[in-house]
Amino acid sequence: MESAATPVAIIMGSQSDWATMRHAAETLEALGIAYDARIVSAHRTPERLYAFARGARDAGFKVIIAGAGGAAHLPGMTAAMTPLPVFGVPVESKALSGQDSLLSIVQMPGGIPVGTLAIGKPGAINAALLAAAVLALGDPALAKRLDAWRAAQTAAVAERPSED
Ligand code: RP5
Repeated sequence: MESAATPVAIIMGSQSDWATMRHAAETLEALGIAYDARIVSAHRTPERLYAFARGARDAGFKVIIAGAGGAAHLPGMTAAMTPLPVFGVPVESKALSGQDSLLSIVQMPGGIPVGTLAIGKPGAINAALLAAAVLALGDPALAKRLDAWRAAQTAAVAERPSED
């Protein structure tokens, strides 16, 4: 989903990250938030990363969600080149189950923040919800949709477990 005023960029280091990052996209869609999903690799396409990150604010984005796995430098390098809020999603790697991704993203030096989420699908969903919360600060209609989303989530939790 993309429109003229697209507030959220979802970037990821590889096509293989989409299986995780699509959960961020689906959550944004459920909240009626437009996004632009792109493959931007810090290692394989560094010039693309530079162009994207340096131009992100002027392009109209408000929040960036960046997912990467392994030596996951994408969120941090993006944050180094844009003042926009960057939420990092550690993708679960095959070799180290995402521990490498998490540690690569989370321990940023003071001065260049990345809001680091959980490994994998929960992190992708929560990155989208944090992006929504940021955007909702200046968008009362979105704030209502986010409230409704959270209320629906609460209502969907049964009081007792079923046999199914
Ligand atoms: C990282 O390397 C990507 O973010 C991905 O999680 C990981 C593996 O990439 P592929 O080899 O599957 O393209 O840069």
